[in-house]
Amino acid sequence: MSLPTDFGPDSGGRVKGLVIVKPIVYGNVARYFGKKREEDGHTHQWTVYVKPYTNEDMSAYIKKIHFKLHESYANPNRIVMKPPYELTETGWGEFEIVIKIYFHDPNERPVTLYHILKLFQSPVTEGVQPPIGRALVSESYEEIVFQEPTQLMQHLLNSVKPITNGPWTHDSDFEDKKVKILEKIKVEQSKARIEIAELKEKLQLAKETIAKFKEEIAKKKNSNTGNAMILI
Ligand code: SLL
Repeated sequence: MSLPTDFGPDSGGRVKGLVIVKPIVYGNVARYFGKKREEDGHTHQWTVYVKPYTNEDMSAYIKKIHFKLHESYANPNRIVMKPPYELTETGWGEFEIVIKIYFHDPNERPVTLYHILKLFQSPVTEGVQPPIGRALVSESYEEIVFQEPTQLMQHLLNSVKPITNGPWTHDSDFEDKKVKILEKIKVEQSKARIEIAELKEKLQLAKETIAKFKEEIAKKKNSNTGNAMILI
């Protein structure tokens, strides 16, 4: 890709106070062969990917994406230079894939993501998901945050074009997830508030008890002193 050249020697100068956020989705889909393949023991075909959350062509600012696979794969370091940023393989096991995103602006440090390749249904959801004939999906939402990017990077980040004219959708309903997570947070917050109130009450009671004991001790001491004086 040819880059605009009119940023000159100032291209390394950062734009103070500017923050640009790019939401992304990364993860994998996997499909079971239905049996173990005889020649290599592989059981699944899978695709690991990084894609934009909104309909934006990320190649405007992404130079390349590295996918680092398990050492059991031949050439585990796979490089994808242009969209779609994905890699399809076959295999038999789950492992962690290291995903490193490089940007056109060399001043911008690469971003590293870790994804656990998922091939097998977790026992809880077994039989529930995925629907018959569909692939298993394991993906996450993430945001790449560009803090005070250079002018060059600002230009690249703002010059993204849509990928398709059609709708841009994801397998996971992230909006629904967000609503559910927010609900959960609210529930947990009110639980925590109740617990704090109860603990405060207990603490108050404990303080009162301590005060009473102290009072009693003081009284005892006084009466003991009195006795002692009588004795003398
Ligand atoms: C496991 N710790 O034991 C993991 C490692 C590795 C998966 C999983 C290799 C495919 C090939 C493959 O599927 N590796 O033969 O190229 O479950």
